[in-house]
Order: sequence, then structure tokens, then C-alpha cells
Amino acid sequence: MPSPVISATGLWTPPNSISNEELVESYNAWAAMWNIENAAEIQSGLLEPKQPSSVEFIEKASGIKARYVIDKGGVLDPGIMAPRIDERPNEQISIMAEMGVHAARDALKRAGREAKDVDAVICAASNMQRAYPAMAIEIQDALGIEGFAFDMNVACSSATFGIQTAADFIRSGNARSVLVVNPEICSGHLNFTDRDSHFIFGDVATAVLVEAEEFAPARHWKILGTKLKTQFSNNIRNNFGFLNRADPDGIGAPDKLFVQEGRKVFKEVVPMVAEMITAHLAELSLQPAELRRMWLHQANANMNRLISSKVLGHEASEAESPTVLDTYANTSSAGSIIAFHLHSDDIAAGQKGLICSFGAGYSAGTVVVERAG
Ligand code: CO8
Repeated sequence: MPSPVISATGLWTPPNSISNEELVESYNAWAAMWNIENAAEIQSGLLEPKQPSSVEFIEKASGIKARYVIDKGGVLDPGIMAPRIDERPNEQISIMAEMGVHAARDALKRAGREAKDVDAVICAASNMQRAYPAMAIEIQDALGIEGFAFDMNVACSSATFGIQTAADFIRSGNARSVLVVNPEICSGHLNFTDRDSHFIFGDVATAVLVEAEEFAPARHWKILGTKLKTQFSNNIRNNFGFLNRADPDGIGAPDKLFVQEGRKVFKEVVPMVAEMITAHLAELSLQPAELRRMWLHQANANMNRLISSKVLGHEASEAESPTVLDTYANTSSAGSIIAFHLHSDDIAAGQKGLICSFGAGYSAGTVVVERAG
């Protein structure tokens, strides 16, 4: 049976970054306007006034200092409070596919691989730009790949679920080289008028090239094992869909955007993920101390601190569990892949690490890797 490996990863970062200061200034301007517009109802007690957001709270509660976005102007305009991304004609590549292609090309270049050698493309992301044709097929077409492509969505865990799916294609002999692409335009589903969550997400695209070991470049990552888990929860939800659409002219009904019970998510997901990692390592006869690094999902710095403490028995250093959410914020499925992409060059042959994602569903995935070559 062929063994699956990760040959390379790729990253595409949007050119526009928004600092906490800029985001809070626009939220507070919007909230002040809202309070003036609703002064009578607030006065009569029918409505609660909007409280200001704060840079200090955001950094302390989440570890986020900035986020990259596709459109900065619309997000920061207190009269809009949403990204304004121009619709493109059908003849032009769609924005999500374009981001995915950038990240995929980066991964292919790093692997020294030509597109024609790839057999399949999986677009694994939290939100697809349209129902069909699949984003993955458009990415496949733009790259000139033969074979097959399809989309899959497991929210923040899409990348690890995509990696296991690709690894299974390799093991079964159905493919020799599979591109897993994660374009995430989280800003399109974020309610920038919700003080509790307006700071959480950013936009980005990552790609992971999963291949059969004998076909892969000499320097690669062996996949020692993958594990996936899901457990239904309404604590992170987005009701947007073809049966219940958001207001096409504006921000729309709040439940057609990202909503969460952040505290409950924190409390329920941390033990679930820590137990999952510990059990997966035990199954592979590995001690936590044998992990040179954990590339954890980037949702919240405090969450990662707690998970790594439970797994390692001590608070992880930056070298043991690197953070990228200070500059990228939560980029859903792409977060752990960005961390892996940016912080793995120093890992020596034979050293092991863990890629781990978790999020809506609930869903969680672990991929244990070992540097080779
Ligand atoms: N500024 C100032 N104060 C604030 C703000 C703000 N912006 N927001 C809240 N506060 C106040 C609250 O009002 C509250 O005040 P009080 O104590 O007086 O009631 C106080 O701060 C504390 O509020 P919270 O309890 O909400 O704060 P927490 O400490 O719990 O931190 C977090 C909030 C950061 C949200 C935290 O709970 C957390 O990170 N939880 C986990 C979240 C998580 O991991 N979610 C996963 C989502 S990812 C996913 O899978 C979805 C995929 C979809 C992707 C893309 C779509 C966009």
C-alpha cells in the first residue's frame, strides 16, 4: 500500500491588513451612529445602547492583533461594515479560486512539481463562494490539472479532513498526487457590527500537496497517522444558504452570518481536542515529549495555551506551539497550515510534529507528521 506524505505547503496572504486599532475605531464610530439613530428606543428602555469595543479586550481575550482581508475599505467604513468584493463575470476566474491558485502554485513550486503531475484537487474550506460548479474544479482548470476535483466543508477542520481524504486516495491507489487547497474569505461571513466577534477572523489561502512517498521529493513529511472527530453542536453556526439568504444589499440578518457561544466553545472544545491528541499519540505509541512542535488551529491564544498544557503537561513555548493569529487572526481551516508553513523549516529529519484543527460542527482533526530527507 503506498504511504502518503506531505510534499510541500503553500500560502497566499491578501495585501491588506487591518490592525485592532483600525477595526475598533470603525466599530465604535458605527456604534455611536447606531446609538444616535436609536436614541428614542434606548431612552424608553426598548433597546440597549451599543457598548464600545476595545483593543485591550481583543488582544487579551484572543491574542489577535491584526488580520488580513480581501477588502479593507468596506469593512472599515462605518456606513457599510462588510467587505465589498466586486462580482466577476463568469468568464473571469472567481476570487476564491484565484486565491486558491496562488497558494497551490506556491506549494507546487516548493515541491518542484508541475501541475500536470497532480491527479486530484480538493477545495477544503469553511465557505464556498457559490453552490456550483465546484471551486475545486475551477482551481483544477486554472492550474491545468487532469483527473478530478471536488469541494468539501468541515468548517475550521476542513484542511485536516482534506489531508486525511487525500491520504486515503494515495493509500488506495486512486491518486499519486493530491492538492488540498484552503481559500478562506472569512470576512464575507463575519458580522462586523457584533462587538463579541467582529475581531475574530481574517482572509487567506493555503495549500497542502499530499503525495505517494515514492513519488514525492526527497525532503517531505511522512504522515504517521490521521484522526478525525465530529460531534454536533449549535454553538458555532451560520444559517446562510439557498433556503435562507442574507439581505443581498447589506449586512443581513445576524444569524445568516457567523454566530457563536464563544465561552461554551472554549469550555467544550479544549478538553475534546486535548483528549483526542493524547489518544492519537498513544495509538501511535508516541509520548507527547516526542513532539518537536504542535501546529494548532489558530482560533484563540488562550485556548491553544490550555490545550498544549493538557497535552504536554506544561505551558508550551512559541517553539513548541507557534502562534500566527496575532497577525492573521482566525483564518478557519487555514490557521494550522499557516503555522506549519511558516514554522517548520527548522525541524530536522526524524523529528515529529502534530497538525491539529478544531471548530464548528464541532469538528477536530489531527495529523501526526515526521520530517524526512
Ligand atoms: N470589546 C470590549 N469588551 C468586549 C468585547 C469587545 N469587542 N466583546 C465582548 N466584550 C465584553 C463582554 O461584554 C463581557 O463583558 P461582561 O463580563 O461585562 O459581560 C466581557 O467582555 C467578556 O466577554 P466574553 O465572555 O465573550 O469573552 P471571552 O473571554 O469568552 O472571549 C472569545 C471571547 C475570544 C470569543 C472566546 O470565548 C473564544 O475565543 N472562544 C472560542 C472561539 C472559537 O474558537 N470559535 C471557533 C470559531 S471558528 C469555526 O469553526 C467557525 C468557522 C467559520 C469560519 C468563518 C466565518 C466567519
